[in-house]
Amino acid sequence: MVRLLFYAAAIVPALAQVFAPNMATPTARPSGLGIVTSLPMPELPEGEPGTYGAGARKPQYGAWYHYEQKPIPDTAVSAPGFRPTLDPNSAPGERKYVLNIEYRAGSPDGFLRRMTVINGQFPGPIIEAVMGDTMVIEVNNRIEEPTAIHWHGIHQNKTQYMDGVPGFSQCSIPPGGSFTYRFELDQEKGTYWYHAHFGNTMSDGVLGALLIHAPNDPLASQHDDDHLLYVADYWQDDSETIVEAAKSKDGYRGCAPVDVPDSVIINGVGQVDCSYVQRGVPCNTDVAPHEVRAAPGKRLRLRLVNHGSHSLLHVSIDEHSVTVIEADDTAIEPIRVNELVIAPGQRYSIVVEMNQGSHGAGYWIRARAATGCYNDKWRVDGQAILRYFDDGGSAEGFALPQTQQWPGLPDMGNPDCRDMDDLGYPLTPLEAIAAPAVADETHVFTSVVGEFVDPRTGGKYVGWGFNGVPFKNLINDPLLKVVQDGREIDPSRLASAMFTGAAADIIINQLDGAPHPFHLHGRPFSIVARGHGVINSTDGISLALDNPTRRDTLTLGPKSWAVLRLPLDNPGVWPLHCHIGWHLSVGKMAAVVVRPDLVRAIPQPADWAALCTGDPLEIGPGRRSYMPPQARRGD
Ligand SMILES: *[C@@H]1O[C@H](CO)[C@@H](O)[C@H](O)[C@H]1NC(C)=O
Ligand SMILES: *[C@@H]1O[C@H](CO)[C@@H](O)[C@H](O)[C@H]1NC(C)=O
Ligand SMILES: [Cu+2]
Repeated sequence: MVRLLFYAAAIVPALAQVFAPNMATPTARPSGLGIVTSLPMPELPEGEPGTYGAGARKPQYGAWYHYEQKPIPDTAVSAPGFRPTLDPNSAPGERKYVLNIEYRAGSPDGFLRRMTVINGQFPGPIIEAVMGDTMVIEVNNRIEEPTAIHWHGIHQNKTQYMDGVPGFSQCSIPPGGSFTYRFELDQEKGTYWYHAHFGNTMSDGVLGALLIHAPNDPLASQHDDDHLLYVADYWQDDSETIVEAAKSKDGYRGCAPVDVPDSVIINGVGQVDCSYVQRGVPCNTDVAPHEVRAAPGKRLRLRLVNHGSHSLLHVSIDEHSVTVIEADDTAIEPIRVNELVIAPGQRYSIVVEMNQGSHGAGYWIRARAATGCYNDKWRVDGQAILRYFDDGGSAEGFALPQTQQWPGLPDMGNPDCRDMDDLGYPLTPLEAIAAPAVADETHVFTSVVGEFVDPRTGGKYVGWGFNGVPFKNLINDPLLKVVQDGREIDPSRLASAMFTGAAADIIINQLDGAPHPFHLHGRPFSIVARGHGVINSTDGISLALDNPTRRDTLTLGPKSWAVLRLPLDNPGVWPLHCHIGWHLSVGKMAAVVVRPDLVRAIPQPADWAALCTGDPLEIGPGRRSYMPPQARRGD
């Protein structure tokens, strides 16, 4: 019932948008996209009663829904290091990494499954560099599906070919194949990450942090110790299984948006109630929480990376206020909070003062999924331990923390569903940069959830897209090649903006009743305005141009909009997409084309072009398809 209400709320404005003439994109609604008015979602089976706040955990849907498991490999996944090791004052040069993508057996939350990981590790290895480095990263595909790796937040200035998005900026690396990503770091510094951008395979484990150190980093003096804290909601089924189910009439576990995770993991570890997971699969109830150790009296920097596929996460440390010093890759004026909200794709650095305990003291680190944003009241959270640890002290006999969550934190059954800046915390960049004073062009993207009809099969599916068009991923004919070849982008393939001036405004209207994190590739944008409702232009809107928040991923809360001002100093065909992996992988992706004339002037690397040997009409797996399945290659 709850789920039906969410859709009812979500679909009405979406329908209004699709049927209204769209002034910002004056193309006709592409033929073949139909929309119907009702959503026949199945009722969920009765579960155990429980509400958030009563301490009830969500019954695992695996107790009701069974999906076939992938064969479990013999070799087990291992944990990576979580501390950066590169000297920030290293001389810039060529920095080489080799990433082998392989299947491994893993049980991050206790449930044993096949994972897809990098160099045998989950999360993947930390890639580190210094400003000015040339990255040379060889990716070897040792799995049975195509792949590609995206470097989230890296500008790829004049190397758009290395952005790693199949169907957008490259043809996939085939099973058994290799590709070497080569790009220069110019202005980038701070906390980034990398992940597979093929379907939603990042949720199987293909991800890691990417840290770029800078000499004279203003943040370096604010901490004594530096540690990664990966947080994510987590699903036990393979992403291909989930995406295929999400595209089916009934959705995954009866839910098209796949919104309820099995668990929340911190640094790759979480806990699940094994009595609810799918029967017949090994499950271990005693997965030890990840432990972050730092010495009393020190200032610990935790670099948060949300690599999840759906949930906003609320992160806090019992009895410790924290200072937020970085939002995505932007160093900011410090703000003090008891809890931080982080969306999939986003990063934050926080500093924890180790001034509450002595050697051996432990405090819970909590990551709570804002399930109420999706009208689901079950509690899904993850815990790690902050341990006071003197170098040389005894490591024996530590107990689990007995600490309590900060009082007064929002109830996850009824949270705000907004970004930090939208909640009133200023994310003011330390390095002040004014947004361009004038935007030469404006493009409106309206984010739509709706039920679409596949014209060839008549099949219906819940889809996501922009301006009424879900992304149709022609996997062997990347959009960058389309623009390079001087061809037009077919408006039924995806919504796109074409910018030719010096600066532009992107308006995003987010019409449904849930929050979505939007990520733009290519460079950070400035958030110059936000509001509730819908806008078609910036006329009459007051814009904050003096050093506004700059970042690469922002959450738009329910029924709200934002104006992103973008200097057009990076030619390319850049994806703009929802970073909810389950929405992205069914089509919530648009293109922002910057200076097509200059894109055409950049030569295609030969090894890049050599990847494009497949049928240019083939539609990538893991995307909503217009073709009946039997017509797809390889089926
Ligand atoms: C947006 O444009 C549509 C179509 O022209 C118009 O009906 C609507 O009133 C506009 N909305 C706003 C808030 O300007
Ligand atoms: C790209 O490089 C040009 C110089 O060639 C520079 O002016 C511009 O700011 C760079 N853009 C980004 C986003 O790094
Ligand atoms: Cu979304």
